[in-house]
Amino acid sequence: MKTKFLRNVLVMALAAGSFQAIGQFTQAPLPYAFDALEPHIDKATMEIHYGRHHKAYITNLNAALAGKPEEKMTPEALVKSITKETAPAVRNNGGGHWNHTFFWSIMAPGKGGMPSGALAAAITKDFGSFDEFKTKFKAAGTSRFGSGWAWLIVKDKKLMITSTPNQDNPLMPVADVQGEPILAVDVWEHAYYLKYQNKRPDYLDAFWNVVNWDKVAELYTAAVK
Ligand code: MN3
Repeated sequence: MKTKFLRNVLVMALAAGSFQAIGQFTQAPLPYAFDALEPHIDKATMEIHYGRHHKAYITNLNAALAGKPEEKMTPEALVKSITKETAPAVRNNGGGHWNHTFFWSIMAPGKGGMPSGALAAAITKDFGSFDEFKTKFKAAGTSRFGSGWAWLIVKDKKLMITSTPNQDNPLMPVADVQGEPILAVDVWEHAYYLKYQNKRPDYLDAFWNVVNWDKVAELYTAAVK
């Protein structure tokens, strides 16, 4: 009787859309409105990217790990545990969940501009100049064939640019270059196609207008401690 009641509550809640995902891994609210990054990243792209793509990674991750001890891990611990033997559903959806949560956090409306302080000094030291850094980061995004990500990471207290295929990230032991991510850009077509179509370089140029350098600086400080 009680079980049936609980099941009905769950069915009603699902019908009302009050659950974003059922299971251990959940989707945090987007830290700004869907249209907040306009005109650089359009509202429809954000609605679909956050509401369908990111959500699907979480739903699929929960399904892949249902009843397994890994479902109790944090998303970060999970991606740090990925090996070549990990099931593709866990690697892809676990990475997809962590990567998108991170991506939303390093963007914000009314941001862009230039980094300052210790981060700005490190960018100049490790890349020559901010412009040189931007050129190299953009190149990492444009040259990633197919779907993937470009990253700015801290490795051995130095900044490095790298890229990963699919939903891999530099926290994964399977990544070619491992390190602590402090900035990322999603170069899957779903991240830009509605507005930019085949012009990935234009999307990457527009991305600079929404980078939250305060957040990136905070991550840098934590990574070099
Ligand atoms: Mn994406």
